[in-house]
Parts: sequence; C-alpha cells; structure tokens
Amino acid sequence: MCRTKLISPLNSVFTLLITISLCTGVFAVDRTSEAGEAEITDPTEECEPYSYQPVVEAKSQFPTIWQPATIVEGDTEALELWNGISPSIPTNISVKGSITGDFSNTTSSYPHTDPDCWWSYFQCVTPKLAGLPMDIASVPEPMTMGYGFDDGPNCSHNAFYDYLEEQNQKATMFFIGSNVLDWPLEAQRALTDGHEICAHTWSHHYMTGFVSQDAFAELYYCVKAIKLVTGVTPTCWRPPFGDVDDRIRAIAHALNLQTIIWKYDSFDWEVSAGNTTPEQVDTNYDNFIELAQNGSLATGGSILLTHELNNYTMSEAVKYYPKLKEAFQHIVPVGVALNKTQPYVESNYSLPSFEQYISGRTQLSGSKDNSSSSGNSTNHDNGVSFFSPMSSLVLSVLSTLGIVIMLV
Ligand SMILES: *[C@@H]1O[C@H](CO)[C@@H](O)[C@H](O)[C@H]1NC(C)=O
Ligand SMILES: *[C@@H]1O[C@H](CO)[C@@H](O)[C@H](O)[C@H]1NC(C)=O
Ligand SMILES: *[C@@H]1O[C@H](CO)[C@@H](O)[C@H](O)[C@H]1NC(C)=O
Ligand SMILES: *[C@@H]1O[C@H](CO)[C@@H](O)[C@H](O)[C@H]1NC(C)=O
Ligand SMILES: *[C@@H]1O[C@H](CO)[C@@H](O)[C@H](O)[C@H]1NC(C)=O
Ligand SMILES: *[C@@H]1O[C@H](CO)[C@@H](O)[C@H](O)[C@H]1NC(C)=O
Ligand SMILES: *[C@@H]1O[C@H](CO)[C@@H](O)[C@H](O)[C@H]1NC(C)=O
Ligand SMILES: *[C@@H]1O[C@H](CO)[C@@H](O)[C@H](O)[C@H]1NC(C)=O
Ligand SMILES: CC(=O)N[C@H]1CO[C@H](CO)[C@@H](O)[C@@H]1O
Repeated sequence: MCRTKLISPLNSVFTLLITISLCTGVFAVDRTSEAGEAEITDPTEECEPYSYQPVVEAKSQFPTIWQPATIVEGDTEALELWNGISPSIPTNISVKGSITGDFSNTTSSYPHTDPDCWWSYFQCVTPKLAGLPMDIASVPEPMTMGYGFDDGPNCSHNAFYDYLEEQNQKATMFFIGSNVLDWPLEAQRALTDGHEICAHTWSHHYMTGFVSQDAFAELYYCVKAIKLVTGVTPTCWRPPFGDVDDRIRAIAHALNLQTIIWKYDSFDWEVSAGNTTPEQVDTNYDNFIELAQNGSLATGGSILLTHELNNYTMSEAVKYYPKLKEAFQHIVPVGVALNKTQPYVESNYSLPSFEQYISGRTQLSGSKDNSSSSGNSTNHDNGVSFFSPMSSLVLSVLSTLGIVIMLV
C-alpha cells in the first residue's frame, strides 16, 4: 500500500509522475529506519532479511545467532562481569537435564521437596535461596491482565503492532537476543510504540540445562543486543519454557533482571509445533477469560503466556483482544501493573504508573506520543528521520523545485 501524499504547489503531470515513482517501487521501501520498516504491510516483504550497519559492525562481539551462548573469546568486559558475580552464584544446585529440555534423568532423582525452587517441576515462584525476590507470576491489581508476548521481535509483526497501536494498547515484549540482531528495526519499533522490553535469553534454550557461566552468557548477550539496537538496557527477563531454578534466578538477579513468569498458558506456541490444536488454544484463552468473569481475579489479576512467534499466535492475540478487553477491567504491561516507572537502566525512559495508564496516559516517555493530553514526548519517529538517504535526496531535489512531499 502506498501512503504517500503530495502537497501542492505542483501540476498534475508532476503529481502523477512522482506518485507513480514512489508507489511502484522505483524508490524501494525504506529498510534503513524503524519508521520505514514499520510501513511495510506485506509479511513476505517484511521477512526479507536486511542488513543494519550497527549490527554488522558489532556482530563479532556476540555469540553465533541462534546457537547456545558462551562468553565470546576475548570479551574481557563480559568475563570480568562474570568473575565479579560468580562468587554469589550457588554451586550446590546442579545443572538439570539438557538445554533442549530432556529432563528424564533429572526428574526421577530430584527430591519432591523441590529444594531448588525449580519452576518446571512444581511451578515454584518463591525462591528457597535467601536474598532472591519472588518471581512475578501474577499482577496485584484486581481484574487486571498483565499483557505480554514472548519470542519477538518477529519479522512479520507490523500487522500485530499496528493493531495494538490502533487500540492504544501497550504490552511487555520478551525479546530473544538472536531475533533482535536479525530484526533490529522491528525491535526498535517496540520501543517507539511504547511497549516495555524485557529479555528472553540469547538463543531460547532451557536455562537450567546450562552451566552457570553459559547461563550468564545467555542473559548477558540478550541484554547487550537489546541495548545495541534500541539504546535501552532491560531490567526484566522471562525464562524460556519457564525453566528457572534458584541458581538461574541468582544469575539473573546479579544482572539486575527481575524474573517474570506466568500463571496461565495459552499454549499458542505449541500449535506450529503440532503439539496442540487451535481449538484447544481457543479453550485456553476462553478459560482465562472465564477467570475474570467468575470472580477468580477479584482480588488480584493474572498473566497469560502468549507469543509474538508467528502469524498464528499474533492473529490469535488480535482475535482475542476485544474479548479480553471486555472481560478485564484493565490490560496493562507487566511493569505498569507493578508501578515500575523506570523500566530500563537508562533513566530518561519511563513507564506510566498503573494509575496513569488506566487514566489514559499509556505511552512511555521517550517514545511515540499517542495520547494527546499527556504532552512531552521526545518523539523520534517523525519528521526527516523517516526518510531514507534515497528519499532524502528525492526530497531535496523536489524542494528546490518548490515542491513539498509529506509522508504520513
Ligand atoms: C546451598 O548452599 C547455600 C549456602 O551457600 C544454602 O543456603 C542452601 O540451602 C544450599 N542449597 C541446597 C539446595 O542445598
Ligand atoms: C540418562 O541416563 C542414562 C543412563 O545413565 C544415559 O545413558 C543417558 O544418556 C542419560 N540421558 C540424559 C539426557 O542425560
Ligand atoms: C472460574 O473459571 C475457571 C476457568 O474455567 C475455573 O477453572 C474455575 O474453577 C472457576 N472458578 C469459579 C470460582 O467458578
Ligand atoms: C515470524 O512469523 C512468520 C510468519 O508467521 C514466520 O514465517 C516466521 O518463521 C517467524 N519467525 C520466527 C523467527 O519464528
Ligand atoms: C497474517 O497473515 C495474513 C496473510 O499474509 C496477513 O494479511 C495478516 O495481516 C497477518 N496477521 C497478523 C496478525 O500478522
Ligand atoms: C501502584 O500504585 C497505586 C497508586 O497509584 C497503588 O494503589 C498500587 O497498590 C500500586 N501497586 C503496586 C504493585 O505497587
Ligand atoms: C536517553 O539517553 C541515551 C543516552 O544515555 C540516549 O542515547 C537516548 O537517545 C536518550 N533517549 C531519550 C528518549 O531521550
Ligand atoms: C511538559 O514539559 C513542560 C516543561 O518542559 C512542563 O512545564 C509540563 O508540566 C510538562 N507536561 C507534562 C504533562 O509532563
Ligand atoms: C488514545 C489515542 O489517541 N489513540 C490513537 C493512537 O493512534 C491511532 C492511530 O495511529 C489511533 O487510531 C488511536 O485512536
């Protein structure tokens, strides 16, 4: 779809020429900026790989994309950080199973008393090791849904993010480091749109299967990828498959990452793997909605596990949003439900408090301002930054001819 608008003075022949050239791909879509990338509406086009210079330049400082992380050779910064925190990481909690989730040998010998507060075993969220905060599995505000999506950024997410934008709805996005480096402009869109970004590890494996130094690397490089691409350093993470114990919690805690889990699972992610059916996922969503309707959430809200994984999971989220909106009093990012107004290490970004959010101030400062009365955003998604070098050139040529182009 071409969303180019031409503003006079110009004659109709010229209008036609410019319109044709801009709309027929003579000037290709802008794949160098967040705003340009966000304009693409064809999912196949969105998922065509592109190259982003800051990532190209930094790639050697990261583990191989989608491979289990270890500290990169020669990365003294990471090594020093690890050496600093490793004395505080328990050594009496053993590695469990494998990073691909084969726990067959571990579960048979693991004590029923669950000494390590291993979520995968009994959904434990209250650490047994002293000094660790509780996991966030539900939200304190009644009739409230802590809204979040795992596994992004997905290359084809524009339709989904457009929908959230239309609804003025923000969410917590749990990003995989490997996806962030593959799709940096998509990661930037989350920040621009005012979503909250949390880490979801480097390569999306079972964390309790890693030795401690590698578990550190899984978190460290995910955070580093998000910082490189978006400029912010997250302070929250979600373990893939929920697989966390007190050893992994201690590593996350030392990295200033709050552990966020969930109470209910939509199992939307299992459809593409063929392990469940769309009908079952509908039932899971319906049951979650029923909790809101039958009084189960009257004294405290909840979190449903859902994904920005593929077209199906995002379409399901869109399909269910109106029903969730009707059943719940409030749908807010997890950090908002916790009044966590400073979501990142960088103090120049803030989340609204719960009270602010529900009274209509939904945007994050430092991101796109979409609610007129709240003022003072430092919007970086307008004006000339929209233009790629090519279209800037076109613009300057046209402006010398006394013609103004406005892209909306
Ligand atoms: C591991 O050791 C710590 C002390 O360093 C102790 O508090 C904790 O209970 C031990 N955990 C297990 C599972 O034995
Ligand atoms: C489980 O234990 C058996 C027997 O000790 C061994 O052959 C197998 O490799 C182990 N499997 C895993 C996943 O560790
Ligand atoms: C509310 O609905 C949920 C989901 O169907 C169900 O599991 C739960 O038992 C219900 N609780 C009450 C109090 O009816
Ligand atoms: C993103 O979503 C598209 C569309 O469903 C899918 O083809 C692709 O595999 C997804 N990407 C990843 C990395 O899962
Ligand atoms: C799913 O894919 C269809 C067909 O490509 C597309 O029109 C639609 O916008 C996508 N939906 C989402 C939520 O990504
Ligand atoms: C968030 O702040 C509101 C007041 O603005 C308060 O009622 C609520 O308890 C706070 N929630 C948390 C989790 O701190
Ligand atoms: C926040 O500060 C960082 C530097 O710490 C800067 O790169 C970024 O542009 C600032 N963002 C906003 C929205 O002011
Ligand atoms: C916006 O900033 C101005 C000063 O820069 C300040 O006076 C005003 O209170 C701010 N408004 C909001 C809604 O933060
Ligand atoms: C509350 C609000 O102003 N929401 C608007 C956010 O922006 C989209 C379009 O970009 C509008 O459709 C919403 O109404």
